[in-house]
Order: sequence, then structure tokens, then C-alpha cells
Amino acid sequence: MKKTLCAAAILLCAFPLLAASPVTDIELLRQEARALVKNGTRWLEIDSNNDGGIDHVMLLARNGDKIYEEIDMNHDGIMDDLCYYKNGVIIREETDTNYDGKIDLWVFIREGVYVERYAQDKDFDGIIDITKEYGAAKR
Ligand SMILES: [Ca+2]
Ligand SMILES: [Ca+2]
Ligand SMILES: [Ca+2]
Repeated sequence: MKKTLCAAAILLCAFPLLAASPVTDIELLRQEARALVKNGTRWLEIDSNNDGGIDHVMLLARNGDKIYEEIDMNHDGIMDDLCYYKNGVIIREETDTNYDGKIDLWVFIREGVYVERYAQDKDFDGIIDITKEYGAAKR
């Protein structure tokens, strides 16, 4: 048990730097993202359609830069879209496109706008079926 916990902690630390997370469970990923909370960070919670439920959550750095973001795209109370930022610029987006609580689309973004790579689980079985790389121009 202790060993598993240790491995999880290591995974947590390495997580923002890794490629597609092997973890697809949204709730688990949301828990892991809580490790991004540091001294001076703050949460911003938004009810974008005024239905009384929070559907957009952001973790902000002390200077206001976004660190992490969660969006409930279909307003069912369950977050479906997770975004990760570095220096306030988006680097990765993980989406549950069929709203089953599991991530099935990973998009890696360069300089905040360019899609560098994406991976998709098209049949929602937890196994990635498509990966596509859009590398920078090779020299
Ligand atoms: Ca949802
Ligand atoms: Ca899904
Ligand atoms: Ca699949």
C-alpha cells in the first residue's frame, strides 16, 4: 500500500511534464490537479450560465496567470475539459468528448496556439486509437 502511494506521488510530480497521462478518470485527474495549489495561488469559480452550478474553475497564480482550468461543457455538474498552463500559456488540454467521465482527447499545444500533437480514444474504450504529430519545421 505504502509503495503504491509512493509511486503515485512520483507520478504526480512528473505529471505536468509527461506526455498523455495514462490516467483517464476525470475525478482522479481533478484530484491530482489539486497538487498544483501553492502558496499564493487562488481558485476562481464561475457559473457561466447562471444555473446555480459552477461550470468553470480556474486556478490562478499569484500574478494572475492561469495554472489550471476545468470546464463543465454540458452543464451536468461534471467537469469534462481540463486545461494545463505553463507561465500562463496553455500547454495541454484533456477532454471528455462523450461525457462518460473519462478523458478521450488529449491535445498538446505549443506557444499557446499551435497544436503540436494530439491523441484520441475514438471508441471510448480507454485505449488511444489515433495520435497525430504536427512537429515544428524540421531543419
Ligand atoms: Ca459535464
Ligand atoms: Ca470520454
Ligand atoms: Ca479506443
